[in-house]
Amino acid sequence: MTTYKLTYFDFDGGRGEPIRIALHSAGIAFEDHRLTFPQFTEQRLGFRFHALPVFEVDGVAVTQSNAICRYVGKLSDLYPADDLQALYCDEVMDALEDLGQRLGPTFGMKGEELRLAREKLAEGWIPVFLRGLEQLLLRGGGTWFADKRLTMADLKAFVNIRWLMSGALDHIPADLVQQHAPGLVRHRDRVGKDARVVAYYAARR
Ligand SMILES: N[C@@H](CCC(=O)N[C@@H](CS)C(=O)NCC(=O)O)C(=O)O
Repeated sequence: MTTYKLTYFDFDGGRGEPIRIALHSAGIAFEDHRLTFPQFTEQRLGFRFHALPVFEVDGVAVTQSNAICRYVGKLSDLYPADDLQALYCDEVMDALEDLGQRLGPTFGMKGEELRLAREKLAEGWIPVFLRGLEQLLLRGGGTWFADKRLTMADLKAFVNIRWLMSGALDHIPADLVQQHAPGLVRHRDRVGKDARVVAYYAARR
C-alpha cells in the first residue's frame, strides 16, 4: 500500500490545509506530521527549499503546494479530468499563491513597518486579488470555481478567505473580503458547510 506523509505547520490553515482536507475526504490514510514554529526553525535547512509543505509518497519527498494539491486532488476526486476545467482550477490556486507571496514578507515585520505594509496591501493588492477571484467564481457559474463541483480550488480559496476574514492578520480589516468580494464570503460559507469539510473538522476535535 502506498504511504503518504504530509509535513506542515501545526495549525489549521495555510498551504498544507487543503491537502489534509482532501486526503481525509477521500478516506486516504496519511501521516499528518505537524511542526511547531520552533521545530521548523530547527529543521528548516533540512527541507529541500527550506519551506513547507513537504509531501512524501512512499518515502519520496515532494514540495510545491499547488503541485501537491493537483496530485492529491486526483487521488481524492477533487481535481477536474477535463483540461479546461483543470486550467480554471489551476488559475485559482496560482492566484492564491500570488496573493500569499504579497503577504509573505509582512510576516517578518513589526510595529510601524508592519502597519504601513499591511495597510498598503489592504488598499491595493488584496482587493485586486479578491475582485479577480470573485470574477473567477462567476466564470465557474457562481457556486464553484471549476467543474461545477467542489475541487481543490474551492478548498484552497476557503482556507485563504477564512484566514483573511479571521481578524488574525493585524491591520487587515476582517470585513475586507465582504467589502470587495461578497461572493467569496458566501463561497467560504458554502465550502465550510460541505459534508467533507464538516467531517474533517469534526474529526480534528
Ligand atoms: N512555493 C512553495 C512555497 C512554500 C512556502 O513558502 N511555505 C511557507 C509556509 S506556508 C514556509 O515554509 N515558510 C517558511 C520560510 O520561508 O522560512 C509552495 O507552494 O509550497
